[in-house]
Amino acid sequence: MNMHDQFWTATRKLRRQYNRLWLADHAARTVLRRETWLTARRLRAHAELVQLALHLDDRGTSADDTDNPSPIERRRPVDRVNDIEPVDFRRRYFDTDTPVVMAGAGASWPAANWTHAMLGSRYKQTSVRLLRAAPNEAKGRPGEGRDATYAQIAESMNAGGDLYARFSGIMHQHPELVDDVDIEWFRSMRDDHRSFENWGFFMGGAETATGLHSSIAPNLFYQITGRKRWWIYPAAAAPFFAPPAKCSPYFYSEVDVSDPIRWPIARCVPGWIADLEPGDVLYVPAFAWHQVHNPTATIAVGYRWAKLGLGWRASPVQTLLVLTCSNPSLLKARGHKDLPSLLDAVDY
Ligand SMILES: O=C(O)CCC(=O)C(=O)O
Repeated sequence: MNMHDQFWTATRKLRRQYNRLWLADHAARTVLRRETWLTARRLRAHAELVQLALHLDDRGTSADDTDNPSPIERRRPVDRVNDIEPVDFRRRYFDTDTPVVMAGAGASWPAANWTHAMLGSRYKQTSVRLLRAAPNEAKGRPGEGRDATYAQIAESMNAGGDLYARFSGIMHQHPELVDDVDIEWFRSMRDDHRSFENWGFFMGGAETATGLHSSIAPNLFYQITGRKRWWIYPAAAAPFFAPPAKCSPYFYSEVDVSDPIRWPIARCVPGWIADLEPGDVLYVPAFAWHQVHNPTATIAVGYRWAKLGLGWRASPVQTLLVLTCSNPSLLKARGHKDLPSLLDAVDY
């Protein structure tokens, strides 16, 4: 058994216990619409789990080694591959819920020539709801997000400001943008392309970031300008991050995995790190936990799709939580025109 398998085996019992309490806490809140003793019980299970994880050494099995103050780094670089065939992508990465960077896959698409100045001037009247989603940022109450136009975002990027359009639906509002990416390439990578597909657009200044979260939809993320660092963890890592039980279809955590001094759990859970360059496409599996930092101003596009079976394979617990969410309900969620407006309706 390798070091990572040993880690998952040694923490399995407590992770299962946490997941049972997560479901129970969610069910109690759904029915009673308030916090119950189950929240405190769930958080105690989380604290116990973190304690165990911090004290597992690189032989990976002992919970008794309390003299190991500095957890070892269990995150490794995401594989980078060139010109991978869809069938190989599915067999090696998709079927195993493993992230991969397809280096330069989108380097020759017309979108590679986009600039923020060009998009800011072409879509100067189009606006987007800005979300409070950076690590360590106080979350907004529903409906509190503010709007900015793409002209304002482009200006802010020039001025070193922090405006950041995340998960924007602009590719749906202006479908001519989709002509600039190779949609057939994206479709060829997934296991079928008959069901739902969704584009999320990202444009913002240097030093912006998106905090740790996970979602049921797998993602092929196309880096267009600038660079990004991604920290990614498998769906099974959720109990280490104790996402608040908010009955919402969106899971986030207060843990800042870019800061392992403050959050040592960030590096002792096996995960991955990817540094994206323009033209790269990153595959992010269903329910994989991820946090993103932009060291430079950047434009990027995420292609997502969703199938219950993929969510279930990655995380039955999180799939059940999504199916029974009430903040907002799935029915209401479908009424939102794009992800920023949906996330802005969630009571954090
Ligand atoms: O690039 C970002 O800031 C966040 C991307 C992301 O989290 C996503 O596409 O799910």
